Amino acid sequence: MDSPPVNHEQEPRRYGRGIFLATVAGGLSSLYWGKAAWDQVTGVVSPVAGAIAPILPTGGWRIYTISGHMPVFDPASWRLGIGGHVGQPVSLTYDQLRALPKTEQTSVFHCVTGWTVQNVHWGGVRMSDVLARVQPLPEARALRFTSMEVPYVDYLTLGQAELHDVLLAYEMDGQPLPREHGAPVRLIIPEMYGYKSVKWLQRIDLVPKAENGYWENLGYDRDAWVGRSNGYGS
Ligand SMILES: Nc1nc2c(c(=O)[nH]1)N[C@H]1C(S)=C(S)[C@@H](COP(=O)(O)O)O[C@H]1N2
Ligand SMILES: [Mo]
Repeated sequence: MDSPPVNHEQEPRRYGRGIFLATVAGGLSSLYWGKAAWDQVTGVVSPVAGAIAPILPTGGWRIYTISGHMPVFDPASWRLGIGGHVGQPVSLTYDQLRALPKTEQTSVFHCVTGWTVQNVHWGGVRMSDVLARVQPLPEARALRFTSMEVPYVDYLTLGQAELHDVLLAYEMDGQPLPREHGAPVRLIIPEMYGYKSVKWLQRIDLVPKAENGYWENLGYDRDAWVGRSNGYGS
């Protein structure tokens, strides 16, 4: 079957080019400026960014939000709640998350709109390790991932979530996950298009069945396998 790709008028919203470049410049220059650089990301475009951005590599990333602003990670108040149909619900602080057995992997990241970033080095916790810890009840067949960016949610089936390279990633390329990429922690499922990889996670709930996530309500496939969903492949 040879169906065309989905209608990309419903394309994930990306940051305006100017703001995106400010983000990149902010990331690199935060070595020198500290937190002040980040404060510019959500607001105005730094004049400095405009001047130096053309010589900076972007690494191929596009920064997406559905709301136009990025949630703020406050280590004092942030928790990752994992509950729903489980025997052992938990509410993890950032330190507790990082104290779980850590794994690292290098994988490819694909957005359904056609861009790809090779060789992303992630550090985090295997979803399967977390599942073993919270003990899903028999009726739990899927996971709902909820972002701090309301109303972004998405789902995986239990089988999908147990794939060995599905991570809760809190490091990217050897650094704490940057704010624009979903700090403090995002989902990573390299086999699927990027809209499944919910940024700015705050909750994971075990539920009886997968439902539509944010982009799926707008026509994208629930099973977002790279190369064989959303009209790509057969
Ligand atoms: N909360 C939230 N998570 C999100 C998105 C978003 O807009 N908001 N966009 C998704 C899409 S479509 C993609 S391709 C990736 C992009 O990741 P990046 O913004 O780190 O490049 O994030 C995914 N996770
Ligand atoms: Mo995407």
